Amino acid sequence: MAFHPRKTRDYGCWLNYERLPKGLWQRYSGQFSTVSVRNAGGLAPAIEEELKRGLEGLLGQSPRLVEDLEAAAVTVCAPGDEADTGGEESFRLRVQEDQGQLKVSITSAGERGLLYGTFAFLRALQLGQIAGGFESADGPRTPLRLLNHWDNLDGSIERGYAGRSIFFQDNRLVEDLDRVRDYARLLASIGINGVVVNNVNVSREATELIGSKVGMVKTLAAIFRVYGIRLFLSINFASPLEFGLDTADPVNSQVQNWWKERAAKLYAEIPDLGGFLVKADSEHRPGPFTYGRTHVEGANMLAEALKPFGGVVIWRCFVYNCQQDWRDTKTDRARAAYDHFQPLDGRFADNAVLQIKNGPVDFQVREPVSPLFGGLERTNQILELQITQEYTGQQRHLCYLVPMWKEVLDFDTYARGPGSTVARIVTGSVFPMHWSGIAGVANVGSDPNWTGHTLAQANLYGYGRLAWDPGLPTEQITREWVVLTFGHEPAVVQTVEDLLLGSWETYENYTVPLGIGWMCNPGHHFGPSPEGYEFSRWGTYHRADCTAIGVDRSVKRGTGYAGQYRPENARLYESVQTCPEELLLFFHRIPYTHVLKSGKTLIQHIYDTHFEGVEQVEQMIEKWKQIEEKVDPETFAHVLQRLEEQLEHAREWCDVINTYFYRFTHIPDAQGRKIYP
Ligand code: GCW
Repeated sequence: MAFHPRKTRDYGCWLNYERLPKGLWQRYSGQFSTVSVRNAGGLAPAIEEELKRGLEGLLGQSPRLVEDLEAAAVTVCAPGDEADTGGEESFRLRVQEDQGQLKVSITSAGERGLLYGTFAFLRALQLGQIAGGFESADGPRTPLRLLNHWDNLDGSIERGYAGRSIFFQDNRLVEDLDRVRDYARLLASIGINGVVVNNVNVSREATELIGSKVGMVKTLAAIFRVYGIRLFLSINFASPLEFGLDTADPVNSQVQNWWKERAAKLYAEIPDLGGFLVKADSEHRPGPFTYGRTHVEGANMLAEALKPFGGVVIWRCFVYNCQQDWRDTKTDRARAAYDHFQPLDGRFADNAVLQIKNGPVDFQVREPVSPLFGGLERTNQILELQITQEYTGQQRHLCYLVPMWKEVLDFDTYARGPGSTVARIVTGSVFPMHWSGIAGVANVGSDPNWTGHTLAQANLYGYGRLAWDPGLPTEQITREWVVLTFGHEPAVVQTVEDLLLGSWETYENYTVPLGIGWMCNPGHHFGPSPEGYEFSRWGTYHRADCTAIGVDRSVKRGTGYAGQYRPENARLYESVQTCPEELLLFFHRIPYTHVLKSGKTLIQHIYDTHFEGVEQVEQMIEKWKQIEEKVDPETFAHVLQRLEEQLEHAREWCDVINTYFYRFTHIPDAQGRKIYP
């Protein structure tokens, strides 16, 4: 398949390979003129093409492909030497200098390691790190580094904010499959090795992906395979019913056999299929509960069917009662995932994996970490993050999520004493696991810049880098993305970094305070609506009245949620005095006159942060305008337009939220700013 050149710069994301700035160009000019790739199997064309594109773009000189490893300036070769113990996805990148000539060697025990090493070389080159003596041995810390697409076969995307599906339209594949290849390349460059292509809410049509539409899966799998990425499918637990059986009961032998046969047929077509992702007994999706069975019985039945082929079943823990009565103050949705799954610890099959959302509720701008991390000791598990900005501004607002994800990953569960962080759990270093890793809900679509907001590309990049190595510092990831995307100009680097790094806090400031969540419009989840979910069935209540707000989740007086954590954290969250303030309203019911550590009352804190959030967006616009001359005009205009829209929305949030609380409390703003009566 020929590479499809695109018109806009933003389409290239962090792989534009624009000419290096003069200093670096001079340093590298004339180097890397010959390339030799050996034993890279099916990935050889991708590796060769990448080196050509990269070196041609960065240096203006296209390297020659040569046979002779000894003679080549850049060698990419498997297997490497004994030093390459890291496994087939790891690589070693070494640079030697001999009489002014740099010689680069990329080795790995496997083909994918060579591909990742190639991207790492081109990245290091752009960052100016390549020099004689440079050496890096790197590899992914996690075996599963996945993207979950919530794409429907009709081409719509559930919670998609960047256009239509890049895979499907009108129940067929899109015509422009070159774009899928471009996407696979982007993902491989950040180390993603698995992609679930369809929505976890599986429609009737999508159920056919394991039936009459398997050809579509086969085509997509072949494209991703070129970049070392395996395809996964979301499946409907009740599929057997759709295919003529009268039950989907997981202990029924007919059902079990049906799945085994189905798996065999799928693997005959797609031998490297990764496996299934399942949303069961969640938000009206069918599951084992329908038949009075457990999640263990459901997941293990599918695991058994996939086992002969090396496939895994990924089972989501997003299970809660979505028919709650708001009058019921005993049921606490936050408790649900732990209550359902913790008692099942140790009973899932070796090739079954639980996928756990980062927080106990649902991707709010601020949530505590799910207590299932640390609560499950003998279960394969992966963390689910949401790259698509459902509750965080829908890619119309800038909200860079890497700092949030880092907090999640750095959270200490104390499951095996201090240092038992989520990062160490999902890399399998706290509890032994057959499978571990991270899944992210994708933020891309058919928009020319992939992500709607060009700066939201940083979330995809950052996600991939963290899935590769959850220990990478935010600053490093951010710097990499900015330089690869915008180049080295110091003012641009500084400005874009500032914008990104402050944006999550800014978004939180003008939206929902101190972990309370959910003050958005029901359904589409955009814009403020303080009581949008207050009297609904979704179990997401803040219970504000004229004196206080929040849900008491303590063990002593509340729903007991705080007790789902290990003692160190349970104690911390239990008391108002020790609870981290950014989560205060998640764990406690607090009077508006309560004095926070800052010395401000809760109500004044709400007013202040909201006004401040708006001012911060004003400053973001000013900063962006200052680099107008230094960035591509199209990108400049696009980002400016998004920021201006963000400012308007931030004002709306600020005024609605402040007015809402003012009307309840009649407490005026200490600084006398305008709050609507
Ligand atoms: O965040 C919620 C979304 C739903 C989504 C669900 C889930 C795919 O609002 O659109 O459904 O979570 O994660 O299953």
